[in-house]
Amino acid sequence: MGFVPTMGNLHRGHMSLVRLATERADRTVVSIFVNPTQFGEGEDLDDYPRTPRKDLRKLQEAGVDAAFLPAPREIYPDSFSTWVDVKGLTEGLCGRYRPGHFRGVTTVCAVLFGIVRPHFAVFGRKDAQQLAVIRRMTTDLRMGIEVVAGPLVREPDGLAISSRNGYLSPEQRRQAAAISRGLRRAAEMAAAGSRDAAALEGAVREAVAGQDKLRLQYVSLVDPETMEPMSMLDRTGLLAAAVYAGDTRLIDNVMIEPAPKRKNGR
Ligand code: PAJ
Repeated sequence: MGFVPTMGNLHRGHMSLVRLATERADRTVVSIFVNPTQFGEGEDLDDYPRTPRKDLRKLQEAGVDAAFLPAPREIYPDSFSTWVDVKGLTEGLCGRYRPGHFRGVTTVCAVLFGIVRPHFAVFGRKDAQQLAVIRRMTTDLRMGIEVVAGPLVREPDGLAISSRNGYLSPEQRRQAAAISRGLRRAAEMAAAGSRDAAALEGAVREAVAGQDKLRLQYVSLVDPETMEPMSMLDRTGLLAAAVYAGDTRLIDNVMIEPAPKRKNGR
């Protein structure tokens, strides 16, 4: 049994994970639950797009066997008292700016895993820190659930697909493509031999700074498993960024490979 947890408003990114699951599993379950505990004070919980009818149609067309759309009280009854908190991994990147967010994510995933009891669960690389945190949780708590990673799906201009893209004005939407351009530029610099984290991060800073509707929250080169900052690209790194366009927070990332070492320093 394969499982794809989502918050709904299903787009091509979600559906690619669903496809991964249906290809691997005899039975696929998808959950749609806008999880209140992972939203902070002043975040978009109430505005988050909810499109259950459309979503169910897409899941049916994709050959999903069961969709699970619990009510908040079903997941969090009054007696609910257990929280799952992964330390370390959750402290940097998005964790630094969204306190309590990952505690909400791990807790709801632990509950959903307990209800669905899948053999594997699929998570997207769009949320690279979330993926690492969920892997840690399933390993540490010996949940016996394989975590399968799906590739990050992008719009034709490179923007990472997200339900939150719908909040963008046409001009913000146009400028938002600069985020992935900066990340791609950094990957090219690495391929050409650049190893300095500050220089790679600088490519994203520069790309975003050129757009008056965007404001960089963070860009950081980290180890893809531990999320620890890397000062040098001496192995595969994850370059991750969060950017505000107005009130809309967008995240994106790219895996970066160091250029192969050349002989004789040439
Ligand atoms: P949501 O944002 O709906 O995303 C559900 C899954 O889809 C996540 O694994 C996410 O990484 C993946 N996803 C979103 N956009 C993607 C894209 N452009 N390409 C590839 N995968 C993409 O992430 C959550 O919901 C919640 O935190 C959840 C795990 C459901 C817990 O509430």
